[in-house]
Amino acid sequence: MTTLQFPDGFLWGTATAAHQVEGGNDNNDWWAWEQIPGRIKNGDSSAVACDWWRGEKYRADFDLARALHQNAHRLSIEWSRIEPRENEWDADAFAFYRRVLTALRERGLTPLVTLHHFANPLWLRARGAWETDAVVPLFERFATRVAQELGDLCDFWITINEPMVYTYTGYVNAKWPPGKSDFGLAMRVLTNVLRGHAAAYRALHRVQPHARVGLAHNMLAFKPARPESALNRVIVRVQDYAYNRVFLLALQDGRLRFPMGSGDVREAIGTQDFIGLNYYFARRIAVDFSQPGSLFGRALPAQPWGVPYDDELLEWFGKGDIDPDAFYRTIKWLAGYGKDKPIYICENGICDRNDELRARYLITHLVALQRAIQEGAPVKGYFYWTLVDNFEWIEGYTLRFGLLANDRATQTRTPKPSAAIYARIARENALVNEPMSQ
Ligand code: IFM
Repeated sequence: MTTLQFPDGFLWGTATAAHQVEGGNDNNDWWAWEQIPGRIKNGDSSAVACDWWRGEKYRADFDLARALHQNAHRLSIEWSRIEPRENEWDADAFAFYRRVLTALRERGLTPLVTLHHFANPLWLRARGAWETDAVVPLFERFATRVAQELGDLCDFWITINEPMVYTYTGYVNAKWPPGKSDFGLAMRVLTNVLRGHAAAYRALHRVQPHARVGLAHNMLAFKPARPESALNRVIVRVQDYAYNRVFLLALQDGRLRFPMGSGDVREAIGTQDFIGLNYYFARRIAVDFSQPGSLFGRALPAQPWGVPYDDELLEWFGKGDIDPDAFYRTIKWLAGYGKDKPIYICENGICDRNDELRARYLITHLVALQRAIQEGAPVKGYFYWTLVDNFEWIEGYTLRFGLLANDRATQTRTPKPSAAIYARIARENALVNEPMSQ
């Protein structure tokens, strides 16, 4: 029997985001986007989602999380609920999040709270959202209010989820709101996101000096399709730099260096108490001179992982290889980048309708993670994406990442077989190499 042990006090959790689970979020730019015919697959809507808001179904979900031996949960606070109109603060919304955070703590689940997970209040959208630097003090004020109202229930924060995904999908490939495609604007947005993060970081620390504050960075592992080609390797390095490192490096030296321009954001220096990593897959890149927009690299179709991919897996992993070793290398790079800063895996997961691959995905990625920890990477927690099948943005309900299935007609949850595997790992705080049963 082999046991791969995780450090004492390791956090085992799952992650969710407000707009994906709450329902009733009709005052943000994602809701507006959903109203445009054809934007969301099957015309799906977040109106009910997993019914956390009206039905308070988070309680039952947290009961299950606890029963599955999780000891942490990452969720987000919906800005458009807390501040439905500019500088108007909603007491009922604060009361709701107090109930949610209290429910977590009562079940022994440490909350990790994200302040911005893709959605913006409509009033902010009308002011240009992250396109103008007016957003910086507005986000700072929001962070201050949240810490003042909820800081007795949480001291572990993520300011902004996946800055690169937010910027790329909204301002380069135009698939997400506001549906623009403009590199110059994308650079401005990313700059304001970094400024907003820095301002929120300081605001949280002003209210709560002991707060732990970070960002959730989405990282893709880029690999050359032809490793023997020097040109292919260079293009991969440039893509890797542009997607994975520009933002992270600016947090160290205060300079955003885009491949096509740069700018100073000195206030960002040193504004991470921990490093949050969202990792899903690797990407094989071929040289393609017809694609200047993606820096002359084209992602190749995925190499299926053991089984032929169904349409759900193809939709998500179509251009990404499931590659636990790349997860290991990404963590090792982050450990070097962050020196001794704690690392949290804030998201990692697979959409898998029939739950055929999820256990294998989990185990192989956790083996890779444990190896990195053994070699000194200071990883302190892992949040599987996601607790319950939920509203997956433009994919609607077609991609199912959850450990719990959700019958949306009755809002009944059913743990999938992989949930028991994850529960066993969390309970043992280890991967134990023997037939797994609960
Ligand atoms: O559902 C999303 C989440 O909101 C951000 N990271 C990736 C997940 C899966 O697509």
